Amino acid sequence: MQRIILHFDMDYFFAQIEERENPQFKGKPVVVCTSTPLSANPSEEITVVPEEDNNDAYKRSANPELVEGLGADPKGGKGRGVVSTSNYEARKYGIKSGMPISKAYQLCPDAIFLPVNIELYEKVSKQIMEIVKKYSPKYEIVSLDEAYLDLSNIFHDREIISIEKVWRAAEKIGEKLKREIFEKEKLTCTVGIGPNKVVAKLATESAKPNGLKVVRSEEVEKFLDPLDVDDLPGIGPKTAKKLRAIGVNKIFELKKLSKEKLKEMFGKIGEKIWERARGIDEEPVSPEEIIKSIGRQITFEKDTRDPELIFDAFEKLLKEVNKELVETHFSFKTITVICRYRGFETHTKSKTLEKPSSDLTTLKNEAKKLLLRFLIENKKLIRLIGIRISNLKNNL
Ligand code: DCP
Ligand code: CA
Ligand code: CA
Repeated sequence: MQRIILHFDMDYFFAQIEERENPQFKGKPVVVCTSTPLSANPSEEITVVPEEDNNDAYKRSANPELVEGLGADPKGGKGRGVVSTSNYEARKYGIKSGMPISKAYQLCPDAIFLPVNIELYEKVSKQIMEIVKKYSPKYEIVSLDEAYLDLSNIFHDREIISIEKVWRAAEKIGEKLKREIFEKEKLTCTVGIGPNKVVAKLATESAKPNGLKVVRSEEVEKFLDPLDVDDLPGIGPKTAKKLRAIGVNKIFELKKLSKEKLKEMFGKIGEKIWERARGIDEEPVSPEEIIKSIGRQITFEKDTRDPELIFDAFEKLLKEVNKELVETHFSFKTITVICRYRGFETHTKSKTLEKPSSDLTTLKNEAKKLLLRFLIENKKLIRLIGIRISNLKNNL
């Protein structure tokens, strides 16, 4: 069945809110940084910073003096935080999400460094989602600044008889949504529209910032072909590296590989990659999945291998995760433990249970086993540990 999916994503979200609140920042590079020891955002994805980011500049600036007085260090975290996001002026200097604050400081010492004010961003996010929800009863909030809307009901509008008019109507909805968010919140976003979620999201990416892009069904191939393989959801840095090693850089090159070959190289996800490269994606817009995971992480004040310290901190994280689990009435199937070593090298280990569980003892036992494996397998100092449960199911 043909569908029309709209995806929207707020532009440089945290930093744009800061600009709105402080008009004097407009036109200057603005960097929003996390430096609180505990992640403020429960379902925050862990950013895996590639090894090459662990350069000499970073090692030097692990020296706390360099980052003191930035104003982005509310709890005296001594510059151990990372860049949450930055505005487009700061991006011109090469500043990126996930980068250590100290590195961002070296790239652009004159930037305005601000701490994350998550309460404010969550409030703004809620207000935006209230606007968005009105555009379709079928919506899926992906994160604080991003959602999908299924607009397929346009097909049932009697006045819209040609497919051309359907796409035009969807585009008008996108324009209206952008206008309404801007009028009410004074913030810009980018909208992507396509026949499915994957294409809609890539359309958004291609039109950033403050853009709107419609990719009609018949344009999908032309749109996808020239993109880099790692633009495709499901292709992370590791997969992209393997593909590049065999001379596959762009999606049109990826399409030359058979489904069997991709399965052989990447397992189950290989099949999805084969489909997505052709713009095939049946994934529904599903409101049930608003909460996809529950997670907590902690950055140690000092890199450590002290088991007592590590397990104590871990116990606290587990308690918090469990508390949220109980409050939200979810059960989980997958437990993931995240470990970031000195130098930002980040690894995850997961365990998927046979059946969903909401039992604290199971969570504790399995999670501790995973953590222990990290401690045994790698002798490096640990900078951060985290726990995430996913594959959630509502028990209500
Ligand atoms: N975020 C974060 N840490 C990351 C990535 C993102 O804290 N590693 C936060 C800050 C962002 C917000 O999530 O403002 C949304 O993330 P996006 O990836 O959508 O990035 P931005 O909205 O900042 O920029 P863009 O204009 O590229 O969407
Ligand atoms: Ca965004
Ligand atoms: Ca986003």
